[in-house]
Amino acid sequence: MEETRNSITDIWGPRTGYEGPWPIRVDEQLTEPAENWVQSACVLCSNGCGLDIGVKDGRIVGVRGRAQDRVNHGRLGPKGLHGWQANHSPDRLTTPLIRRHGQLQPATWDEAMSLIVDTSKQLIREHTAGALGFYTSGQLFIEDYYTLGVLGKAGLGTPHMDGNTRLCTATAAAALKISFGTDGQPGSYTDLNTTEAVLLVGHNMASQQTVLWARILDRLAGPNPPQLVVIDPRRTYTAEKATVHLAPRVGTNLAVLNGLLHLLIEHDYLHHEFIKAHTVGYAELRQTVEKWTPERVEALSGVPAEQLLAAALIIGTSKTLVSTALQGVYQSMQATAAAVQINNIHLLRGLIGSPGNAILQMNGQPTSQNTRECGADGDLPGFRNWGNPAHIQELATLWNVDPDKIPHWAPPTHAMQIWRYCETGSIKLLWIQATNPAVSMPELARIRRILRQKDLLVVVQDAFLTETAQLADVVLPAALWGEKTGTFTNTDRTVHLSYKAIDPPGEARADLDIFLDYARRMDFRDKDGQPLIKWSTPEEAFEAWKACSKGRPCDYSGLSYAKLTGGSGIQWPCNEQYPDGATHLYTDHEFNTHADYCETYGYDLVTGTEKQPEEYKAQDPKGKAFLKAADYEPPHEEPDEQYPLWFTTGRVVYHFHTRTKTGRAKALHEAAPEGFVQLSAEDAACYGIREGDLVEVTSRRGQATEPARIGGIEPGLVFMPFHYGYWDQDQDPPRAANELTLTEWDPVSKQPHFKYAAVRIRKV
Ligand SMILES: Nc1nc2c(c(=O)[nH]1)N[C@H]1C(S)=C(S)[C@@H](COP(=O)(O)OP(=O)(O)OC[C@H]3O[C@@H](n4cnc5c(=O)[nH]c(N)nc54)[C@H](O)[C@@H]3O)O[C@H]1N2
Ligand SMILES: Nc1nc2c(c(=O)[nH]1)N[C@H]1C(S)=C(S)[C@@H](COP(=O)(O)OP(=O)(O)OC[C@H]3O[C@@H](n4cnc5c(=O)[nH]c(N)nc54)[C@H](O)[C@@H]3O)O[C@H]1N2
Ligand code: SF4
Ligand SMILES: [Mo]
Repeated sequence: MEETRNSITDIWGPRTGYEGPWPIRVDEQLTEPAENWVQSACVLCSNGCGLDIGVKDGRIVGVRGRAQDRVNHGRLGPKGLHGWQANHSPDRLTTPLIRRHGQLQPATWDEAMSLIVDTSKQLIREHTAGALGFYTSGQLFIEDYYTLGVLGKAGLGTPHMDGNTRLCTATAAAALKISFGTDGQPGSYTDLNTTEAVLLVGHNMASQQTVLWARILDRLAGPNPPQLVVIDPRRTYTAEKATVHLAPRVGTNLAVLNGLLHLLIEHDYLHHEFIKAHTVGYAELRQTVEKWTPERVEALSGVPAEQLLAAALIIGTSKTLVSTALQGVYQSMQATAAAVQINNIHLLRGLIGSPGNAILQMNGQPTSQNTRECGADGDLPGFRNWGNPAHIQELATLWNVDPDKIPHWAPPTHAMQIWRYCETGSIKLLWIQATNPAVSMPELARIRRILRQKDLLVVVQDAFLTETAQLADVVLPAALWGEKTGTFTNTDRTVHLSYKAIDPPGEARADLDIFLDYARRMDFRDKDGQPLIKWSTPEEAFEAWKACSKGRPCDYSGLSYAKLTGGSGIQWPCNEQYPDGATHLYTDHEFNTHADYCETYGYDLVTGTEKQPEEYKAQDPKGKAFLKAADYEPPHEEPDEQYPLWFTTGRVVYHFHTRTKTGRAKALHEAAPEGFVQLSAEDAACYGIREGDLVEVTSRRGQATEPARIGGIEPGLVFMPFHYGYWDQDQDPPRAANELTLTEWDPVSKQPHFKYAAVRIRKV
C-alpha cells in the first residue's frame, strides 16, 4: 500500500500557503504499484479533480492527482483517493435481471432489451410516447446524456425526461437563467486565488468539495488571507474557519439575504454606474429589501443584528468577492429566490466578469452540469429556450426531424411531476439510470409504493442491486467510471475526458451502448429515413454534441478528444474566439438576456408563474442583467405541539449519497459506518439523551432511528445525514433520513425541500 497521506484522518492534507498561483501537491493512493496510468477525473463530486487511474493486470490499483490540472493541481480528497474500490466490489451486477413470478432472475441482454422495446412500442401504440418517463442522473457522461436527450426528444417525443439533478442543481440553473439569461457559471475556481472575501451560503465546502476547500485553506495560510462569511445553521467544518458565521433558523435564507442587501444599500456599498448601465430592476429590489432591517432579520431568523452588520461590512467593502450557494439554499425554502439574491449582491457591487470575482451557484454531482447542457433534465440542449420557436427549429434542423416531433407545447415535465404521473398511472414505463431514488427522494414510503405499482414497468440501469433496483422489473448492469470513455464538466465549466482503463465485469455495458441499442431496436429515423442517431462511439457522440452546442453559451466546438488528452481540463466556452477556453463569462458586462438568445423568459420568484414571450420581448433587457426581488415567505411545515423540532438533512465528508460507491470502499465505510441524529446539548439534556443513545425521529410521513451525536447545531434543530438506506428492505428497521422529508418543492426550480420539516424525537 502506497499513500501520500492518510486522507481519512488528514482530510485536506498539509498546507501550501499562497496568494496568486496555487502550488502543486500530488496526492496518491495505491494498493500496489501501477503498470500503466490512464487519464481521467474524479466523479465523486462537482469539483472534478483531474486524476490518473493506476492499472495492473486489468484491474484498478489506485489513483494519482494530475499536477497539471487547473482544478486540483494534483490534490485529491478522501472520496477521490478511495472511491474507485467500488469498481471491484464482488457484488457488482454482471447480467441483466428480469422479474419473473415476483423474483428478479438473470436474463440475457436480448431478453431484457426486447422486453423494454416491446413494452415501449405497445405503450406508444396504445397511449402515445407520453406513457414513457425517464429519470436520469448527474453522474453519466456528456455522450450518454446527449444521446438520451436526442432519442427522448426527437425519437420518442416524450416530454417526461428529467434527472436527479432536479434534487441537486435545478436551482443553480434557475438562478443563473433568471439573473443572467442562461445557465453557466460567470467565474472560476481561480478567482479564489486572489479574492479578498468569500461568502458561503448553505454550503459546507470543507466537507463536500474538500479540494476546493484546500484552495481556500491554503489562502488562509498565506499572505493577505480572504475574509470568510459562512451562513449555515450548523457549526460545520466550513463554519469553524469563518470570520463571521451566521447561523439562521432553517428556511430563513431569504430574510437573511434581503437583510444583507438592505445593509449594502443603506451604507451605499454600491457601484452606481454598473447598476445603471448593466442591470434592470433596482428600484423594486430596493423597495423589497427596505423593511429587512437587522432587527427584523434577527427576530425572524435568530441571527444577531451585529453579526449581520459584520457580514455586510465584509461583503460590502471587499474589492473582490467569491460567493457560493449549495443545498442549504437550493433545498431550503424559497430556493431560487434566495439563490438569486446572491447574484444580486454581485450585481449591486459590480463584482462579476473579472479576476477575483465569482458567483459559484455550485453543482453537486460530478456531471450535473452536463445533464443541464445536453437537455436530459427538462431543458433543451445547448441552453435553448423551449418557448422560442427559433430554438426548436435549430434543433429540428440539426436532427433533421419535424419541429413538431420535439415536445415544446408545454414546459418539459420536472422530476417531481414525473413521479406524480407514475403514481396516478399516466406514465407506465419509468426508466431510471444512475440514481437511487428509493433512498434519495423525499418521503420514501411513497416512493416505494410507486415503484411497486403493478401497472408501472420499472427499469433500473445501475452497477449494483441498489434499494431501487431491488424494486425494479428489469435491471440493466452498467459499466462504471473507469470502465467506459466519456467527458464531463465540473462547476467552473472545466471539461475533462475520462478514458476507459479496464473492462467492466461480466456482461455489464456502458450506458452509451445501452442507449444506442435501444435507439437501434426502436428504429428511430430522421425525415429522410436515415437512422436518427448517427454515432456509435463516445468520440462520435462528442462530435455530435459539439455541433449542437456551437453558437450557444456552452460552446464546446473548439474542444476535441485530442485536445482534452495529455494536459489539463479545459473550460467552455471553447471556440474560435476562446481557443483555450474562458475563465470568465460576461467580461464586457453584456449578459445573455437578449430575447432571441435567452434560455427563459423569466418567472415570478414567489409564485413560479412563467412570463409570456410577448411580455419579455416588449421589455427586452438586451444584455442587461436582472436584479430580481422577492419577499420572505414562511416554510410549508413548521414545528408545532405534536412535532416540536426543526429537522434538516445533509452529508458527511466520507460518504457520497446513498453510499453505493463509498460504502464499498473499506476505509470510507469504516470511517463512517453508520448514520446519526445530531442535536444540541440543550435538547439532548431536555430529552435525557446521551451521546450514542438510539434516537427515534418521527415526522408526519415516517420514522427513522439512529444513534445520537451531540453538539455543533442550534437548539431546536435536528440533523441527519441522508446517506444511509436499507440493504434489505424487509429486514432492516427504517433509518433513512428521507423517511421523514416532505413532498414539496420550489415553485421556480421545482427542487424538493430536503432541508426543513417538523419532527419529534424519543430516546429508544
Ligand atoms: N462528502 C460528500 N461530498 C459531496 C456529496 C456527498 O454526498 N458527500 N455530494 C455532492 C453533491 S451531489 C452535492 S449536491 C453537494 C452538496 O453539498 P452541500 O450543500 O455542502 O451539502 P449538504 O450537507 O447537503 O448541505 C449544506 C449545508 O446546508 C445547511 N443547511 C440546512 N438548512 C439550511 C438553511 O435553511 N439555510 C442555510 N443557509 N443552510 C442550511 C446544512 O446544515 C448543511 O451543512 O456535495 C457534493 N459533494
Ligand atoms: N434528505 C436528503 N435527500 C437528498 C439530498 C439531501 O441533501 N438530503 N440531496 C439530494 C441530492 S443533491 C442528490 S445529488 C441526490 C443523490 O441521490 P442519488 O442519485 O440517488 O445518489 P447516488 O447514491 O449517487 O446514486 C447514483 C447511482 O448511480 C449508480 N451509478 C454510478 N455510476 C454509474 C454509471 O456510470 N452508470 C450507471 N448506470 N449507474 C451508475 C450508483 O451505483 C448509484 O446507485 O440525493 C438527493 N437527496
Ligand atoms: S473534491 Fe470531489 S472531485 Fe475532488 S477528489 Fe474529492 S470527491 Fe473527487
Ligand atoms: Mo447533489
